[in-house]
Amino acid sequence: MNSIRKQFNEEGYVLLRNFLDKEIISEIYTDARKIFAQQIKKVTGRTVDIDDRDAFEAAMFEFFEKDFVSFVNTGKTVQHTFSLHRLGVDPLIANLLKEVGLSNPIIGARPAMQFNSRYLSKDGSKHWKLDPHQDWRTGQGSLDSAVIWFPMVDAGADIGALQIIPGSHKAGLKESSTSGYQGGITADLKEDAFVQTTFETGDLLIFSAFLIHQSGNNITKNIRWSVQLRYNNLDEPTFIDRGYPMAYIYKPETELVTPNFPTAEQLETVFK
Ligand SMILES: O=C(O)CCC(=O)C(=O)O
Repeated sequence: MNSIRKQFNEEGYVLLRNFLDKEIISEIYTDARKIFAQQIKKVTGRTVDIDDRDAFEAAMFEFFEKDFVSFVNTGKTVQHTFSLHRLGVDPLIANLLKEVGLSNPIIGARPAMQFNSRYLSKDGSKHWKLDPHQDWRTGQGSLDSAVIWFPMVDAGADIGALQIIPGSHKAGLKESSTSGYQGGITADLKEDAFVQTTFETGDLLIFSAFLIHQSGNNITKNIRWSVQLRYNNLDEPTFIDRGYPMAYIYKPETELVTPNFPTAEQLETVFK
């Protein structure tokens, strides 16, 4: 057994240093900020330099305060970029999944991106960070289901990089207050069981979907930008037996998001 798989099986995770090409991360991060910048201009009237981190993130906070609905939708839109999805199916990732034991990997859920900051939460709510949980409860896929997590900025304890409990993937599925992402494991977990991970851009964490983890505490003024990729193994016997369950439900809005839109004239303009 290779050493990566051995550590994955024993500890439930492997942190790989300098694994991803920084250019690829930069493209995903840039695409996301450009999309936000477009809406920031619409909502605040200001053009922001996406590379001026503090100024750009201050504009993100202003956007959040001024138009929450557009902010949430833009936050969803940045998760649909070609660059992010391309990485999700990159042979580098497929090979890594095989190395940790997913002989026939398949995407478990759409690639996701998070931008964690206490300034992107309503009324001091804790929605910007996730309580202890196991991703398997949300995905319910193969037993060897794996999650990839990496930040797009250098991330240590101060900016709230992920915290994990090594070896917790073998202790079974814990009771939880929810199967979604708000809420978490109800059993008492010892705070000192958590290990704080730290990353430089390019480092990547791969972990079992049963590994207990939580968001770190971002005490900085900056946003912690990160990506999560989730996979199942089509060859895993219980996944086959259970008929390849798909617990993520994507569904359309039942009503028009913009009432009385579009007019026939607007369509004529598009297709003239
Ligand atoms: O990035 C975080 O803070 C939490 C991410 C996480 O736990 C998850 O996506 O399952």
